[in-house]
Amino acid sequence: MKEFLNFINGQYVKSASGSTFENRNPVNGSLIGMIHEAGKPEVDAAVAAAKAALTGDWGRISVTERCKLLDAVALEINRRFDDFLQAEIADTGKPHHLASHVDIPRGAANFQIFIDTIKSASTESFNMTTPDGRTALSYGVRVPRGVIAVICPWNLPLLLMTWKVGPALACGNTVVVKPSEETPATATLLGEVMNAVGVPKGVYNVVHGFGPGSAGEFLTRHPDVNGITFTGETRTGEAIMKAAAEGIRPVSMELGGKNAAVVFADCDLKVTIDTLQRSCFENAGQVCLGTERVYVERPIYEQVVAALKERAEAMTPGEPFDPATRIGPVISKEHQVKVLSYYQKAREQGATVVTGGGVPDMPPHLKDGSWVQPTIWTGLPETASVITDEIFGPCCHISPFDSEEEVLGKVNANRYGLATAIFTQDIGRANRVAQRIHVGLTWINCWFLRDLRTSFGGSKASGIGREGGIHSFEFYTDLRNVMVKF
Ligand code: NAD
Ligand code: 6OD
Repeated sequence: MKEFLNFINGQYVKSASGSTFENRNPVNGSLIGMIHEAGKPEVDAAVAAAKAALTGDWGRISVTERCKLLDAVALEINRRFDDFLQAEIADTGKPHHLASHVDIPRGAANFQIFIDTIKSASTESFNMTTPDGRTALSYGVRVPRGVIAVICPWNLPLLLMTWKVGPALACGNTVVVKPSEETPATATLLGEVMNAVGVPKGVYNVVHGFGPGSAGEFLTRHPDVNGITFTGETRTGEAIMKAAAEGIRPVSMELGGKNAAVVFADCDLKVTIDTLQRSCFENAGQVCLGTERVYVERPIYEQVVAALKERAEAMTPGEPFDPATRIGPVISKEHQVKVLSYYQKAREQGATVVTGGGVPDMPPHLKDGSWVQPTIWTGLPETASVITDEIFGPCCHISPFDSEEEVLGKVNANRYGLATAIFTQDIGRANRVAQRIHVGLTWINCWFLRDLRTSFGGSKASGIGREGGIHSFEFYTDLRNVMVKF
């Protein structure tokens, strides 16, 4: 039986209390192994190790040496590509083509991009003349914040974890990672990589468990944690912000979304449908940036509904390593129940179910997996819960619109503000509309195209702060000013 241990001060440790919980494969419900839950003693030990490491070798080495180590981490992830791939696929059930093209390569790239960024980062400096005619030179210095708690979701486990660990370590911090209870494997495996390349003990730590009353809460409430970076649900973000208030610890929050796509009649229809197929259904709709509301200009409304229906029906569910598979299961039975409850609500609220709406018919050996059908609805008012709430499943509602003002009103009338995708060949209109949508990220004629130097994050209930390139340094460093008079 496989065991997922905590990784503390460079060593794999069991739960002292003996508390373990199951890790199940969402493809067929089979048991992958047992996860050792970190209690307060393990969390205390992980934070103590991270704190001690700040003043050890890690705190003394130059930026160049630090970058060499992180470069070695990236190379070692790539050398062990298949181990990471197998681990991520077992935990999530996502198709091989997705994990091998997105999750694992980005896991390594997230170290490389922040090496490049830190090496070329500069700070401000100002010269001024003092009242007595001399000169005062001010300059900024960026220092690590200290021990960073990294709390992660399950949808892109390695990618989203290293998106935080990469910049945190590049800036000289140490980390204690709490992966999702659903996806413990790749964070655990990364401990082996850290040891193999010689990252000092205590710099990277992993504690397993749940949120309230478990590792997540113990970690975020720990007084020696100097900053908390979180990706997950908005509701959880609120709980973590309350924990962070004690001790006035800074937070970075990447939260939920209810993202819209706006399709104008002059769009390139092939590009639009290809992109919507991905943004609505890829990763079984479990992408925070994914589209769950599609607004289509009336002249091409029926055409888009028909074309997207065809694409939804082409999302063949199946096993991750079957080349015919286009969509995997959702992460767990619990999440399957949540997604299906929205499918039920849509029917109750009077939706036309264009396609899907239930569980696909799977062969006997996959029946116990957490499968849901890609689903499209039409005909609901903007107040319907499948249009207002984040579902985080492979589904969308499609509505027609007649004017820019109308669609802007609808897109912005939502508490979330993470991402939008706009499709039109009128570049003036695309930019005009993009600048009036209340979100952190807008794509025009594309989706999830990433340049890791750019800012990433959400507005309104979708988050606080920006990550990516130099923007990550706002959170992972403390900016100090030095003024010298001469
Ligand atoms: P979640 O909020 O349920 O859990 C995320 C993590 O928080 C898990 O590790 C969990 O154990 C931990 N946690 C839960 N309660 C806690 C508490 N009180 N204190 C400390 N830790 C706690 O989210 P999820 O279901 O894992 O992920 C899906 C959600 O994440 C969706 O809402 C999605 O939109 C969001 N998400 C956002 C982004 C983004 O960049 N904005 C990216 C990916 C996912
Ligand atoms: O690509 C990224 O850096 C990123 N943060 C993606 C988030 C996806 C959400 O599910």
